[in-house]
Amino acid sequence: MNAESRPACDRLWLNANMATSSSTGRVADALVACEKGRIIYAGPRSEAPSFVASELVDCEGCWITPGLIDCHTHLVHAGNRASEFELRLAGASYEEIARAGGGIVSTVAATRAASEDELVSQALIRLDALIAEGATTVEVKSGYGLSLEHEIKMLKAARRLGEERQVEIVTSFLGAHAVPPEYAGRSDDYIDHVCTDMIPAIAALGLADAVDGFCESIAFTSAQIERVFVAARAHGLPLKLHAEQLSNSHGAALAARYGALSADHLEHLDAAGVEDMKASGTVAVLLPGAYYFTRETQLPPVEALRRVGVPIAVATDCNPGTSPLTSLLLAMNMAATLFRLTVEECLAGVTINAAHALGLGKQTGSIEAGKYCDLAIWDIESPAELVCNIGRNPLHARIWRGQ
Ligand code: DI6
Ligand code: FE
Repeated sequence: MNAESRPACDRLWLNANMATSSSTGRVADALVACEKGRIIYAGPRSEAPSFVASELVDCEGCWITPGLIDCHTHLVHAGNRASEFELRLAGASYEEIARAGGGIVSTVAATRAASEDELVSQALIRLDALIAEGATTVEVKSGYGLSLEHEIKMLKAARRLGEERQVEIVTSFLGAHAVPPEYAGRSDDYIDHVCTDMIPAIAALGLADAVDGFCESIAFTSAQIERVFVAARAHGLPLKLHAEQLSNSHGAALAARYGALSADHLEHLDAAGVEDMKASGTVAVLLPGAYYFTRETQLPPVEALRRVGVPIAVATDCNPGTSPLTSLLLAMNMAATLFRLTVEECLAGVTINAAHALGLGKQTGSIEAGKYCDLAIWDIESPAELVCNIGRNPLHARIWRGQ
């Protein structure tokens, strides 16, 4: 082939092994070519066109995976709850602390008191920890403001994270996270406020990519969450839900009925809920950090999800109260050790299935031609090392949009 007929690319990675999170699975002696931020070829070097590359990267036998995706975080918040952790060590339960005015509400007070700049700088510390382990897409929820002013402040802070760092930030409006103190005993009135004032204003500002809620005995009933879903849908916003974390409130069934992208936590999910999720294509987002940190003993129904074929994602749930975790590698290790996910399931959980949980399955989450060139390159001998090791970060390079 002469040079004119050879395809051009900005960058080319070769001499790598690849775990694609797509139907091609694992590829030895792989080559990835990127043009204008997108993958134009990913596969065996032997089958690749002979590219004219502006830059060539020798991976020296490293493994390439898709850039990691944390599809459930509460990264933006102020303060910390280490004192509550000590109370729990002395025997108090998460629910007792929440009912006594601690828990989410204490982070609400700290978050309301913080400026947008302070929220950004505190969240960047957590975001940088995720990025250092190869994260290229991170979801960030609001839900510690619980008033229009402070929810907007949180979502603006979240959007700014994506300007401060080379990472895709996806936001979820979580106004229905807890009843704020000024609405104590009036949760229906607060839900009215969420539906009639907050969702329309936040949708108009374009600050939320999805709407989330907390369907739980200590938060909102499924009837209240349904009203939030109706309002979100009226504004064209995709849905997510914290469901079945502490009890079976049938939130997953509701999420499925409304075609939600994901239902998250799911320790108390029943067989009917699994079937409903399968039918609607709702992703099951497992959060082993919260399971671990709260010393939950009810395991999510992994075998049933697997048997029926519900896609499973894994995320950190990074939050100050129940999962102060900023490591997707550790989340994968916990998903394997505590929930018995396989290595392949863990990897799919923080790549392609996490992308689906955010509605981004066509753009990112796997190494395939046409998708964004979001990659993590690891100095490992096999992908199992990413899941097996605790506390060691083998990231060699992280590529976001080809850079
Ligand atoms: N479920 C959780 O695990 C977090 N939020 C939620 O809906 C806990 C949030 C907190 O305790 O601050
Ligand atoms: Fe959460």
